[in-house]
Amino acid sequence: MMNTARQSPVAVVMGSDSDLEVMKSCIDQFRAFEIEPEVRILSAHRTPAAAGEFARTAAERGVKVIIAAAGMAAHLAGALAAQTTRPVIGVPLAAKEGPMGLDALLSTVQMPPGVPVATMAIGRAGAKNAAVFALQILALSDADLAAKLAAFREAQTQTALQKDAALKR
Ligand code: RP5
Repeated sequence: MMNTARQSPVAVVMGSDSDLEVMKSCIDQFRAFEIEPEVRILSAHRTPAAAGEFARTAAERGVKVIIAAAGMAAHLAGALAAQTTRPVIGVPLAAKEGPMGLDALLSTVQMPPGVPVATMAIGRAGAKNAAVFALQILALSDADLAAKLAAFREAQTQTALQKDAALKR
């Protein structure tokens, strides 16, 4: 069946619907900046042809940054990066069983020279940071977004300072 995703500057791809719960923090972070990402479930192993087609056509759809999340032998980010020159941000995920995401971390980060994947932390923190990092890339050519990111950082700083002040009371 054709996926009729709306055009978006960012795509969030994950290897399985079981990854969606963790990747929701990535999608929500984009929504907080009023960006609706193209979201797909594609697998380097289960749907390699569709994954390749997605990556090869991403630029012509207007996608500027791709986020790819997977667990276990997490080849998705690398497989997409091999088919596009758009920056690919990888999010390694912990599977229900196994070495707590270290398998996916190494699979995602250990790309051969010339085909990089910007690899984030394992799990929810990495999922959120993938969105923030993508927003930072988009902000290089979007002054409004750059201002929103500056405000986001300032709010984060104030929250941390308030926690420090609360401890002193
Ligand atoms: C990976 O295998 C997926 O990204 C997921 O993290 C893991 C398990 O997939 P399911 O068996 O839950 O579909 O390819």
